[in-house]
Amino acid sequence: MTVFCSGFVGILGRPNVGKSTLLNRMCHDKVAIISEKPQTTRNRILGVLHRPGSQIVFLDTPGMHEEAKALNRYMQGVIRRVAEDVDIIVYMVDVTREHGREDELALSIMKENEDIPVILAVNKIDKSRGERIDERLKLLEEKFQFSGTCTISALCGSGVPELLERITGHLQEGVPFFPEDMVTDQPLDFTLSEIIREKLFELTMEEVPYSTAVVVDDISTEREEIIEVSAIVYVERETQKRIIIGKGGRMLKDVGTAARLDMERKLGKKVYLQLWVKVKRGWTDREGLLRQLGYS
Ligand SMILES: Nc1nc2c(ncn2[C@@H]2O[C@H](COP(=O)(O)OP(=O)(O)OP(=O)(O)O)[C@@H](O)[C@H]2O)c(=O)[nH]1
Ligand SMILES: [Mg+2]
Repeated sequence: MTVFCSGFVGILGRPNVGKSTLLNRMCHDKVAIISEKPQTTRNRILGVLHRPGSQIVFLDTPGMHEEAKALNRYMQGVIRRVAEDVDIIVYMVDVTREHGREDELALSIMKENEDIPVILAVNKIDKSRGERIDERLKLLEEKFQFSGTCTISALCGSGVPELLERITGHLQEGVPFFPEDMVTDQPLDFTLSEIIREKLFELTMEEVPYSTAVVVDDISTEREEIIEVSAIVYVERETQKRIIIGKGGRMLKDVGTAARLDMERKLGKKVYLQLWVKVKRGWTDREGLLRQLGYS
């Protein structure tokens, strides 16, 4: 009799290394939002890979960083809880950037949970030379006892099958945690709010994307042919509200159109999206407001 194997795999690493890109590739679906800017992911994002004889539950995390605002502390808490709770960790680094303090922080968290096997995934090899990749592997292997190493391109897919095989090798006999048609545990309002946040990360600059939170406050499915969605974009200051609305409402319209098209692709239905912008002064550093905005 063949045994069924399953397990939880945490994806950890500093911001912008490609964790969410890897999650989406592993699950064959766009479960997590992605952007060129660091600190895009703020929550634990779950994605399931169903294969004959096994199920792997991936947990994508925010990038490891040191800022001290309440929102950043919340994100660091998410990372710690995932790092303590999973069966296997995939630790990702970006070979195009130097090893730094945030990598050291990641290594120290993994050292605190020394019974969890860690597989090193050196990412973005499509943008690097072989010797640079070898140097990074050598440096990291001197710092930490990895259970396996892989060099990958989460964007292009090279090395990902090998990483999957390494992960599978660490799975234990177990039950499937999710039914076969389930790729994520996200409620629809969260998925839709993240799509809007992704467009804000794409289209706004400097501190603005970091000062935004999105809450979907109404989803109406009464009409068969169209889903009506209403969402509020919260910002920290009046000036940011003006930027997000833009001249003649241009920016908000662009964010809304891009988000609506993605929602329609995801839901396979027409979407009518209404966006509102409101100020919640200094919300990123106020615990009570964070909870109201879903970061709890
Ligand atoms: N060239 C190249 N770019 C990549 C690769 N993987 C990810 N990227 C790009 O790197 C950027 C960051 O990717 P994300 O997946 O959002 O990174 P992340 O680690 O989830 O970032 P945070 O959520 O901010 O921690 C995006 O522009 C991706 O397209 C890769 O293998 N090669
Ligand atoms: Mg991410």
